[in-house]
Amino acid sequence: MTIQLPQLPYSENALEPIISEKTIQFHYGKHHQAYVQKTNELTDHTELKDKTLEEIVLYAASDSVYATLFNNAAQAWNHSFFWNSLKPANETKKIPERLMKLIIQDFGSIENLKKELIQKGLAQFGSGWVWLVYENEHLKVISTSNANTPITSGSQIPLLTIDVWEHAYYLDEQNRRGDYLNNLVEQLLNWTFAAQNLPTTEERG
Ligand code: MN3
Repeated sequence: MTIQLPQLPYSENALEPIISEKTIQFHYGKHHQAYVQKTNELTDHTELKDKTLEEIVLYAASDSVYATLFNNAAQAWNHSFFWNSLKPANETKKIPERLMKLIIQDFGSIENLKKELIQKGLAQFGSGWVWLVYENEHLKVISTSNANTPITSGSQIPLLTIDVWEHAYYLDEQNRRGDYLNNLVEQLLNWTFAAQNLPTTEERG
C-alpha cells in the first residue's frame, strides 16, 4: 500500500474568493502532492510501506533520525485534515449542539473562540498550524510549528486546523496573514467536521 493524495472534498474553485483556485492548484496539487510522494519514496522498500499514514507519522516522531520522514508524513496528514476543516463560504454549517456546548464551556462564546484562532495564527512565528483540539474533556486552541501535529501528543484530539504557512495565503494575500485568517475563520471553517472528530462517549471511557 502506498499513501494516496486524497480527493478534495470540494472543487478547486469552491473556496473563492478567500482561497483562489490558483492557490489550491499549488497548495494541494503541488505542495500536498509532494509531501505524499516524498513519504512514499522514504517508506518504499521498508517495513513501513504497509502502514497507514497516521502510523508512519507516529513511528517517525519517535526518533529524530526520522526527521525528514516525519516532516513529509506529518505534512501529508496535516494537509488532508486541513482540506476537511474547510467548506465553501456559501455553505452554512450550523455548529452542532454538542460542540457548541463545549465552546461555551471553554471559551464563553463562538466569537471568543474565533478571536483565539486568529490570535494564535498571527502569533505563530514562521511556518506552522493552528488547531482546535479536545483534551481531557476540554477544548483548546494551540499552534504547532513547521510540520508538528497534535496527533503525536498522545492526549490532544484535533478537531480543526488552519495552515499558516506562507504558501497557504501568499498568492492571494501576500504578507497579510491577518486578512487570510479573518476571512477563513469567519467563512470557511467546517464545524460539522470539527464535531465529527469529537470522541464518542464510549471512546472517552
Ligand atoms: Mn500547507
